[in-house]
Amino acid sequence: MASRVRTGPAAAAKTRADELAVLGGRPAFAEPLHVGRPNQGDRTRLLARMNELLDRNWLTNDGPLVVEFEQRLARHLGVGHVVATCNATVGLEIAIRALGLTGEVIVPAFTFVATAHALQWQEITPVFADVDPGTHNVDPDAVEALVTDRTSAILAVHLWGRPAPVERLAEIARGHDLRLLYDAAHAFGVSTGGRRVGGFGDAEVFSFHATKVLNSFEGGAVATNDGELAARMRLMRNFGFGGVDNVIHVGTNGKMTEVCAAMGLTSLEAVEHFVAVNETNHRDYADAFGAVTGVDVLDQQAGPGERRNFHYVVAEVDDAAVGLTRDEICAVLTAEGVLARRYFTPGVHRMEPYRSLADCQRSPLPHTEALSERVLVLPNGVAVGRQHIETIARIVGLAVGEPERVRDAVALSAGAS
Ligand code: T4K
Repeated sequence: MASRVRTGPAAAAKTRADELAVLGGRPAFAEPLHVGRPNQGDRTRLLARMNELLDRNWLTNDGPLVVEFEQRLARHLGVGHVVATCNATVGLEIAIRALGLTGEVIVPAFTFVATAHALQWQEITPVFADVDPGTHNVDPDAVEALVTDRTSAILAVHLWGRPAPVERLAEIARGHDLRLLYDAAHAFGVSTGGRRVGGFGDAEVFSFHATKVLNSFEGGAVATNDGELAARMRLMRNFGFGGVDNVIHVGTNGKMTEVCAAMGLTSLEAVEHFVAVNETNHRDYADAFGAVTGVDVLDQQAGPGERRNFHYVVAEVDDAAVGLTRDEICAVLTAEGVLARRYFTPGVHRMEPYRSLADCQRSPLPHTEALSERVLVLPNGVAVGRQHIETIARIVGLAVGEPERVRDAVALSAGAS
């Protein structure tokens, strides 16, 4: 059982704008509150597993904990095969190569850079499609408009753990004979249409990085119902070894270690608790920010047959309504010790090498551009509780009440640093 104790720092209540740190007051949080503070499961179970693996003296290379983790993940996800990897980026690279992708692959630009890098690393061109401004997921019409005779696949993302439009994307992939791969880095524990994410498309790739809802320190996994694909990925994950001294395929080193599997198994046992805490926090954020005009928390409430993991609390700042930009609000929070993150700013299409590659940018991306100016991700997870959330909303509310003073103070501190 995971600890139910909230481990985050205590917060100081603020009632007047003068008390804002950016205006000279003391920071609300003496110890910073992070986005992505790792959730930890039962430490006794973790340490017992670590002792066992050390006693066995089998530390990596398809050890028993990795095998158990893969089997338990496959059962949990309801898929035929799970191939655990050292992280999701290498998981994506292996899946892309094992699926034989070439030429161009259509991806959203509003994502973490690893989604595009996993393609570009293999000299496949990521072609950026715009997203739906309501869901932040890739817009299927934008995807379809970008298909050419060089397109080999769609690589969609279940951003913030909100399922991508899986039915429409499957139709487009079928209609144009494309492969369909999902970056499910954010989406462990998520369902749509009564089916768990993990079983859609040709394969789906999860991240178990320390900052994710389920973590294995570093780690990832590719889930698929295609047995041949899984077998190929297993070979590729281990240098292409088909047996001792017998290399039968090109490969890399994408193996998960036993210590990571120990953490992954321990997290898996606690993941329902993590999701429940996230959901409560999400509701508390929505309530607390209900009173702050112009700062909206992205709705993650799920309909019938849907499940969310509520891991990312995503606020959108309407600067015209608020009188402050997202970056100014981020600076106000940072001064208070609330290390909110501007995911994903800038959009991947504005990062190198993509911004210098005309082939990646075939169409304008107005929604991606707008979102990358508006979005602010707020701390969540077991380190965060109601009092933190109310303090965060109060800080933003106080700042929004004095936009001119706050803007000047932020500009002054930016100039000074
Ligand atoms: N696709 C998508 C859509 C992704 O979002 C990601 C990763 C990937 C693919 C690739 O997955 P992996 O190959 O990583 O498995 C973080 C994570 O490093 C990255 O995994 C994640 N997405 C991305 C959204 O966020 P940064 O550079 O923002 O991480 P960092 O180190 O600043 O950590 C965030 C905060 O978490 C820090 O303020 C401190 C806190 N933290 C972090 C770590 C590692 C802790 O308190 N303890 C820790 O151990 O990228």
